Formats: sequence, C-alpha cells, structure tokens
Amino acid sequence: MQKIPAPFSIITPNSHSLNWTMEAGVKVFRLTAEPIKREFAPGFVVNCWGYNGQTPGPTIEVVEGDRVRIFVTNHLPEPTTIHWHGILLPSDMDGVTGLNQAPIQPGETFKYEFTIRQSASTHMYHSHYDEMTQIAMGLMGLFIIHPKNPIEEEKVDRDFAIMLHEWAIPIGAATPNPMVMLDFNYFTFNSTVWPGTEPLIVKKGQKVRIRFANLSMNSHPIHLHGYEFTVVALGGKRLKPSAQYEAVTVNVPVGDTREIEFIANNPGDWALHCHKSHHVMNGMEHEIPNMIGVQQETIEKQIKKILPDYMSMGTNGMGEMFNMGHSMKGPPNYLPLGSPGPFGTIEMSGMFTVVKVRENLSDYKDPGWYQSTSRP
Ligand SMILES: [Cu+2]
Repeated sequence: MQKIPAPFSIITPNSHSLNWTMEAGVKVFRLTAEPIKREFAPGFVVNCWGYNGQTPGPTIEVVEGDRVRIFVTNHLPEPTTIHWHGILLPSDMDGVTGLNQAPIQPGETFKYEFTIRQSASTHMYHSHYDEMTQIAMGLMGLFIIHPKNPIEEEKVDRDFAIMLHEWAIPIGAATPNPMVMLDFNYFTFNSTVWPGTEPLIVKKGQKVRIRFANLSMNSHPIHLHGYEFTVVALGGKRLKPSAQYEAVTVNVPVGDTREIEFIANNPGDWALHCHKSHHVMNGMEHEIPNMIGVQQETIEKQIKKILPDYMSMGTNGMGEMFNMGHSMKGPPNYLPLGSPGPFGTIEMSGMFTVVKVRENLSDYKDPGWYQSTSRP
C-alpha cells in the first residue's frame, strides 16, 4: 500500500476531506455509517447519523479519470446503501436498494468501485435505503471531481463547499424527527448553525469559489452581501463562459448543486445566508398566535397573578426575542435566539455565516470582526 499525502483543495467549513490510500493505481476510500453526535452550535448537540463520526460525511475529492474504490461499513441499527448522486457509473454501483444492490446489513461492508469518466463538477453522496429517515438524520456528503488539467479560468485561490440541510428537532429534544415532511425548525450549513458555523476567511484580491449542495426538502436562495458573483456551474456542470451569469442570489434546488465565483476585492464582514426568513432562525415553534399590534397589558397583569415571571411578547414584532435570547434560560439543549456581534445582537442563525475579506492576512485564522473605516 502506497501512502500519498492527499492534495486536498476543497475547504469544507466545520468539516474536512476524506483521506485515501493508493492501492495498485486505485484511490481507496473508507466510509463508516454510524450514529454520531453533532454539535450544531456551542451547547446544542444533536443525535444524528453520519459517516466517519460526522454529518455531513467527509468531502470526497477525486480527479477526472481516477479509478475509485469506496468501502462502506454499516454500523447503523438498520441496513443502508450509498448512492453517488450525479456520478456516471455502472448500474450495479449506483446504490439504490433493491434496484441496484441488496441492502448493506448492520455489521457488513460493501465495496463500490468505478472510474470517474466525467469532467470537473460538484456532486453528492447519500443514503439510498430508508432515505426519509437516513437523510433526515444526516447521511449525506459532497463528492467533488477536479479537472485533470485545469485551465487558467477554472483556478481559484479559495474553494469552499457547503451542504445545505434542514432538521425537525422538537424544543428541548436532541434527536431529529424524520417523520416531519416540511415543518422544519433548524436549517444548516454543513450541519451547523451560526454562531457554530465557521466563517469563510479570504484575503483581499483572492479568487473565491463557493459550491452549494442541497439534499433537503426545500430550495434555498443563497444571498451574498457585498458582491456581485458569477454563477459558473449548474447541476454539477460548469457553464460555458457565454452561459455564466452575474447575480447576488443563487437558488439551490433540491437534489442539485450550484457553484459561484467572485474576486474578493471588497474587504469587510459579509453575510452569506439563505434568504427565506425562517431558514435563518432556530428552534421555532410554529403554533404560536400572531400578536403583532395586539395590546397585551391587561391580560399580562391578569396572568402575572398566577405566573409572576410571565412576559407578553410579540406586540411590536419578534426582534425583542433575539435581544433577550442571550439572558433567557431555555429548555435543556436549546440554542438561544441571537448571538453577540460587534454592534449588538446578530439576529440571524440557521443558514447563515460570514465571509470575512481582509487585507494583510498572514493565515486563515478567524481575524475577528471587521474594523470599519467608512463610518465617521
Ligand atoms: Cu433556505
């Protein structure tokens, strides 16, 4: 067995790429599906199912023309398989339980092997047994094909990859409910929510690519502040230059991927988030009445006779909930609404992170908040 340091070029925030060994010209990867604990944000730990100790599973990086062998070991309490989503391969390697293979039973290992015969692109892998449960619990990952001979136009300095997902985790609970079809209350970048999500650190002037992949039940319009970016790839395929287009928001449909690129010429702290308002919140309960404009003083006095700590909320909107979030004690394993920012509370969480573009960075450690210079 020949050990070669893997030339990873993808940055998967809150995650990493999967190591391989080179065996007689074949890149050999190993994935173990197993129950894991994932810290979505400090103090909020979720019982998930993942690969190699995490969700999303580690990012698989291959090169056009590679022969790839992937051993999948099942340590779940039920059978599983893996589907290589978007990868062109022989039918018996496609991973659909019952159609392409028998399920991998708990304790068993299955060998997938195929040759990468398509061009550079962003794809995914995910469970294809009891998908409703297994994808809802976190069994998914990114599968990225690099060009064998990259042309200048395709080279970037920082190449990020983000898997979008949604979860239904009852308040005070730690285990997602896979029965929920649409009423999700946690929305994640690489199975984390802000402020647990790592920022994207970039040096001014660098060329940046961000790849998005979506295995959730909703499309996610991802918006980047501070920049016009170029949408360079749809559904895994890089667009011809004449078909690429500029945008400030890119919608990432279900079961698909998108790639954007930009030159980081505008220093600052720039929000990167899903633009569906509910997808940048956490731990919502949807069954509460709408109190906007309702005068609650009288009823508050009445209720306080029975519950002295009672506090009416919502008359003037929900913003006050975020500001009180830090000091209020929620149920166990609950993430407070809002997190500290340089100008008070950041009211976004969920599918939210910050692209930090800086001059004079010597490394990619978090440089802290941007020191604004334009405000007098
Ligand atoms: Cu969204």
